[in-house]
Amino acid sequence: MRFMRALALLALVMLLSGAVLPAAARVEPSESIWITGGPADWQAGYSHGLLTAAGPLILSPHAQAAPVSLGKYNRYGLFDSPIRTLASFRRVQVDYSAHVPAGSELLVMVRASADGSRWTEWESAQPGAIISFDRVARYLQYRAALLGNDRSPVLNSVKLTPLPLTESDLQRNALEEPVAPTYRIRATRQGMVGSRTANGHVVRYMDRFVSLPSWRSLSSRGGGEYMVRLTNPMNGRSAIAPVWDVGPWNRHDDYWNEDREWYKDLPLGWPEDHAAFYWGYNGGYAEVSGKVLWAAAVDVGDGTWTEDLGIDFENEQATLLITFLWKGSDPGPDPEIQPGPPPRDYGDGAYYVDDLVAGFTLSKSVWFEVKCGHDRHAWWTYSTTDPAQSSHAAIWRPTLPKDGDYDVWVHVPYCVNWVPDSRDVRYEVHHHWGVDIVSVNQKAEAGRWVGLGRWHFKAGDAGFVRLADLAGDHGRSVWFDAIKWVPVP
Ligand SMILES: [Ca+2]
Repeated sequence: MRFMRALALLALVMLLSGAVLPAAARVEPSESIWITGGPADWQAGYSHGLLTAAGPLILSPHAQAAPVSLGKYNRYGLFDSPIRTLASFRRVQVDYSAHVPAGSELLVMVRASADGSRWTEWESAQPGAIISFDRVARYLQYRAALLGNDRSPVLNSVKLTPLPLTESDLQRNALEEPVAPTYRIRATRQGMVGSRTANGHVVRYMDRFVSLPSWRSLSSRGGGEYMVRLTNPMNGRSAIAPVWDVGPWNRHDDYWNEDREWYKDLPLGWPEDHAAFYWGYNGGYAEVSGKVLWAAAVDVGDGTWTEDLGIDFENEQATLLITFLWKGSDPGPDPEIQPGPPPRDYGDGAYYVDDLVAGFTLSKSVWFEVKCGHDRHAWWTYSTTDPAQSSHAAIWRPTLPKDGDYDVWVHVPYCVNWVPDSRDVRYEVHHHWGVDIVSVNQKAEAGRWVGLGRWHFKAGDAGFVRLADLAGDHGRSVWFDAIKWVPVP
């Protein structure tokens, strides 16, 4: 069974990568320095929206407008160079000669590979920059993205100089491959049939690909160098899809990287648009598309969304698990989920655990969620009076700095879901001296913080609050939102 699954996966990967790397498949001979530019070099690579015979690389007058997520530009062009083999390297100095008129934009990026199939992410470089890759590599490729309106950026030439290897480069190479990380995030359906993605792909009916909000993980046209596994926690269905576009809200938000390009103050795995939407980060705005109207850190092709993940076409948003497959080995369709961001500090001395952050865990069941409540998010499910039917529970587990007495407050959200709220939910408070159960009328308390009581907790994360769907009434809403521990002086 396992073997068959591995075989099926291998076949899929081969299928996706076989169709691929049209330009990139051309590998040039080994050299110690790579100087490139001019029509012969431009035409040896892949491009769209560019003039490659003009001498320098410039936007074609017939170039299509940039995808919305890349900014408001009338013209967009992309160039992927052929792949070059070089003497082994881990660092490369990037130089290029270019002219970028006001109102236009030029991005030059490089990436490296040890074997020509698994690649690092793309790293943007200013002229003279030295780019360090994770591993020792032999293959090098560069990419240029040109964005403009009436005036075009002009790229004359590119010079790539690998730097000699050091002892620490070789030591770093001996590190073992980790399991690719998985996060729980909000996703949207892409749509946009007929339009061109950032890597030049023309979106088809029921297409299978995703957009991520960073230039760093954009595959070549038709390529499978950057793939994600998406798993739908509502039904357990899982699918693999290549990254062929940039967006939806950002283009420098590689939230899966520890050495994140922008937004370095945000925790690993917590996308900028999520922080903007739920926490008001950056005034609630994203880089490109203005005010964040809904959280979405991956845009999913219609075929992947409906046929593979089993989400209704009409349903344009969902919570998914996303695994970044180029970051390590594939954990399969039942991955371990990385904890959410650490709890926020609200500046009032209390210890909060809200329902999207580390310290909050949900049982594996089908949950409903709403964009309201504390920090604009809460979960709910139906209550039951029958212990045999109880299948949902959540735990709020704070990390407390010192032993002491704490007042525990729960937030009951005021949200509309057309199902009456339970009048008798039972919070279990697990404190130092035992467990107490406190009943709350969520219907009466909607929109309020409710004090459960005062208990002694030890420093650390031994104490917690648990709430299940087992209640005093049946078929009503049970709400799961923020809880705070207020130290008693
Ligand atoms: Ca909340």
